[in-house]
Amino acid sequence: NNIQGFIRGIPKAELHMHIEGCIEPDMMFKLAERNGIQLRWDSPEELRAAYEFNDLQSFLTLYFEGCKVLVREQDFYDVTYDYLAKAHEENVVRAELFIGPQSFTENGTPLVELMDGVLGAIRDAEKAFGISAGVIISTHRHRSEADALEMLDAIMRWQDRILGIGMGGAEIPNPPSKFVNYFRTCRERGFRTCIHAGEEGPADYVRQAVELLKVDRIDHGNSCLSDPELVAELVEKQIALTVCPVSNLKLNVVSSLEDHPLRRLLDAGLQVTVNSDDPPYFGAYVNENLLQCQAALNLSVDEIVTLARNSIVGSFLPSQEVTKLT
Ligand code: ES4
Ligand code: ZN
Repeated sequence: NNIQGFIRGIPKAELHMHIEGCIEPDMMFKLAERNGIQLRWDSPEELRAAYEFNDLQSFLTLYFEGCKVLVREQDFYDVTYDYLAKAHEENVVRAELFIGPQSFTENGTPLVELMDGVLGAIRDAEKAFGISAGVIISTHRHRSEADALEMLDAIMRWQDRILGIGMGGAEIPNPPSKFVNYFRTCRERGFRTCIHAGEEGPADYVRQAVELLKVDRIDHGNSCLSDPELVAELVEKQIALTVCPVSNLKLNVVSSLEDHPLRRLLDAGLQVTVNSDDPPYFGAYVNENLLQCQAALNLSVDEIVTLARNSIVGSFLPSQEVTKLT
């Protein structure tokens, strides 16, 4: 009906999507064959049927296994370009894409192949679709701070073409406090920063991200609601939350979308955005996330407008670009 068309049509930004989490099953088989890799599923249908998760860790295990098919520059190009084409169809006008290079460099892929593939696809998609896009380098919190600092040094030659630095991986037991030196170094080198926090972790992890790491954005952030003083601080600092509702449902962070904290986050005055995280794994790109939330929480047109506007305002675009898009 009407609101569904409105959701699809409204210009929006996607701020929380992992390139290596956006390999459609058909693409997974194509890349495996191209690189001579034997998958443990017999068909794309069988692979898709394996997308059943108990929690973040059970997802991450399958996701890191899937990463093995991304080897050469062309592989990174193809996955990035296909996502941007799909995003453009969904009226995403701005896309800020995570990639976690440690998954690939540890298997022997040179960083230059990864970066040339991703940045080449972004350049070509910007030209072909008029979409605006960029990459955020996401390091792994289940690895050491020294590993993260090593990756930071390695990506410096692309500093001018990197939007910022993020962090993902197993949230518990890897609190933000483990990475104080790393995030200070990122900031000193002029990078914007964000970190996954408050997905499975407690409000205190979100607090650490804001107060110890001084990040510009929180990826997820759901659990902040249990700490009203923290909520006030997030509102005051206008720190955007990149919430991923269907991801939360599929990883049992929430038991149903009806129970999702999205509306409570909005009602608290937080700068909430809706995002897809790893769309093929969770079966929903960004519009499907918005559609399912609208249905489950009876979101109004005004609330959809707020979510879309928050996504543009919360992006790492320069402020004059934000003004043009809002
Ligand atoms: C994640 Cl490293 C990574 N990639 C994709 N999704 C994630 N969620 C938490 N960490
Ligand atoms: Zn994520």
